[in-house]
Amino acid sequence: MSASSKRAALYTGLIDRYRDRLPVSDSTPVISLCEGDTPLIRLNNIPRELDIDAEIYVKYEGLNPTASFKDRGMTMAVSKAAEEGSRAIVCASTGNTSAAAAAYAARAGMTAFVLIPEGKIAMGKLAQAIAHGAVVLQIKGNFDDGMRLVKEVAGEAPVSIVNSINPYRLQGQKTAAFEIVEALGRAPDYHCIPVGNAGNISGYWIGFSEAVGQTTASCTLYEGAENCPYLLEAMTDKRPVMVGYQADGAAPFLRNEPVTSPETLATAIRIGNPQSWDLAHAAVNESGGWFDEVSDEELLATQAMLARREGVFCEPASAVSLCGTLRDLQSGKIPAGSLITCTLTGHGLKDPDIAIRGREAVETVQAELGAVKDAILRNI
Ligand code: AN7
Repeated sequence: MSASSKRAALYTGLIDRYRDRLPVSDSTPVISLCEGDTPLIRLNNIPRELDIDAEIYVKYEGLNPTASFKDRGMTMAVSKAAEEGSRAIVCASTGNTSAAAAAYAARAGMTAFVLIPEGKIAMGKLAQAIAHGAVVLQIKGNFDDGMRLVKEVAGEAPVSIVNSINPYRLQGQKTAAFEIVEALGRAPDYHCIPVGNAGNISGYWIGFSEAVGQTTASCTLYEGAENCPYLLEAMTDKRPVMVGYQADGAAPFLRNEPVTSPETLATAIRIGNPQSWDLAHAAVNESGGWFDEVSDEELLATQAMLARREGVFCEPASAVSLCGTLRDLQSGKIPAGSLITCTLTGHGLKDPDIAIRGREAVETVQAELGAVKDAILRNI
């Protein structure tokens, strides 16, 4: 095999992979970090230990280049911004969007301006935004304040918004649903997902719908979604029930109205006024699904269980999907025997403080064989 034909087999990111299902043309400059193509991992130990009869897979989006699902939307948003001649992008963020925006802006040679809530973003995400050279504006307010300011400032300064109100973001994010359908050879019975600003659940619903050759109210990119030019032949014949889970201190979909002071340790989803409100409702209603909430204590317990029992380390907000799924399986709301996929939106290393909080898991011993051997025998 020649070097060039070997290179042709390289995975080069989701725009190249799904080019015929995305609003790009040959003249779109593709700004990619080889995002997408993430593993779908079957849970082996947790269902057995909890005596749950279901096939549960986690879509481990923490293995994207900036360690969250945001890269899927960001490759599209930044490529389209580049196509339109933008030199700067802006977003409000609870952390992961800012990390992705910073990295893709670096790749594109643009400036990223990121508005983050003061003191409320996880350390790993702040480190990423700084490392990639974003202009970080810490605001004395929460994500919802930042979102309002971003919408206002975009009318006053030459910057492209790359939050998920940018419809290209959802186009990129829909590709996760394609990957799930391809990996399973069908759609799952249930797809369970954490909900914050509600872009991702909307993106998945577009993806699952297009995979059966249908459009949805969630697709707002074209006037008359039924005329979506990117509908190709069906990949499968049915769509999953969509279930959106939130943290109970930041659960506007459960309250059915915005929450003015959202609070949760899962800072990624500390959002009270979701921008994709109608689209997320469309996803849940069209699929016959529901929203539910879990407490911080429950979501942290699920995060720890997943790390300890399955070897999969996700951030607190991500654990919300599996947390709610396990509870709904145990209550019978999700029937036994179901095939379920849960999105794990971000990597556990994003938020190391939470992972080691309250744990006395580190023992200091002398640098001697006897001491190490004793410690092993004591813990085995
Ligand atoms: C790990 O980074 O909104 O419902 O500004 O980081 O699509 O908002 C993050 C959201 C779930 C919720 N899990 O997704 C941001 C931001 C993680 C996240 C969500 C986020 P959406």
